[in-house]
Amino acid sequence: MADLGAESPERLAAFEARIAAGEKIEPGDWMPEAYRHQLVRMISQHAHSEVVGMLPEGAWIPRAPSLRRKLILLAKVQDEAGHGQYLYHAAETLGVHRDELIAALLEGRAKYSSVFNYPPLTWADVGMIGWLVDGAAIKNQVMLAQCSYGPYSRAMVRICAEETFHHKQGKEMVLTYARGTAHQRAMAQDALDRWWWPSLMMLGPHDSDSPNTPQLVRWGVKTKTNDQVRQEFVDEHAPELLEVGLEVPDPELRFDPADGHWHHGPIDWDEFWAVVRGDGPLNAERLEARRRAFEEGRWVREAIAAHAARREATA
Ligand code: BYC
Repeated sequence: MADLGAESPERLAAFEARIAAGEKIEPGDWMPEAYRHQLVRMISQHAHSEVVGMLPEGAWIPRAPSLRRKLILLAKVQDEAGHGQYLYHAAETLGVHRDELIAALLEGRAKYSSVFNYPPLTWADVGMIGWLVDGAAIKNQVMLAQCSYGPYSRAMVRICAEETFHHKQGKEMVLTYARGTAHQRAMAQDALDRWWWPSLMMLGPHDSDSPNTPQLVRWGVKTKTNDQVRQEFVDEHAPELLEVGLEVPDPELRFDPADGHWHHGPIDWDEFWAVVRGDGPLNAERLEARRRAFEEGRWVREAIAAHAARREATA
């Protein structure tokens, strides 16, 4: 990376003034090392989440109940792979190579979203993931589309457009099953019982336990806190789930007309941190699947490199 000069109070002030004025920071611009570090941390975690996030739904592609559902799910899972690509590219604009990031994932040193360590046990889970997990992801990503770093913000605009389709297909599935036979309705309820809390946890710890939020908000990477985004998610999804006759698995969930918000009960943060540490139901299986895919794809990477080298030699 070009040496754009050392950090000084004047440089930092000029940088923060640009952010305050709503300007985007672009790859060649001066930025504090901590800003670059935060972005690499977040964007790589986000990219890994997209790629690992293909696994739960990908497992259901061969078992989709109709050709139409299979086509929709195939398109969705392929979209997630594309999101991983945009995000690895965005991270590379900050001077890291995707090989380093992928090595960190495969060696278990990198984080990815906790929610993908839970098992999708029935076909109804595929709908619930689309409605709730993509629903939570969109709330977070619409916020990140306003992010101060140009490449991340632009990747988010594209990703949000596609995630909106994912959210709609998930909602359409769950509504169909919730209004279907008694068996379908029971499957939808069972899926909700298992995915509600992991979806809330996905949006990160409470603000009081979120060490990164103050700096990210100060530098316009996040424009909302974890709790603000979670509140938006609950306000939209809780009434819609109840409306269709499903029961949200939270005895303390209530609407407060005084503040116009839905309030949820306590989140099991011990469970959340256990999953983040690597002790969730499927952490080991997810990493093993990524390692296997990396090895199985080795010959493709080698063939591409050999082809590129031959073209260069004959150019
Ligand atoms: N899981 O200070 P905090 C998708 C970590 S995929 C694991 O609040 P921050 C989809 C956090 O990294 C899109 N770890 O962090 C794909 C930090 O540790 P480090 C998923 C978590 O960054 C397929 C520590 O806890 N979306 O849509 O301010 C199918 C303290 O947290 C989690 C993204 O990846 C978690 N849930 O805020 C369907 C969004 N939460 O790094 C759908 C991008 C926190 O300091 N990421 N941690 O060691 C973000 O927006 C933010 O990183 C978070 C956390 C809101 C997640």
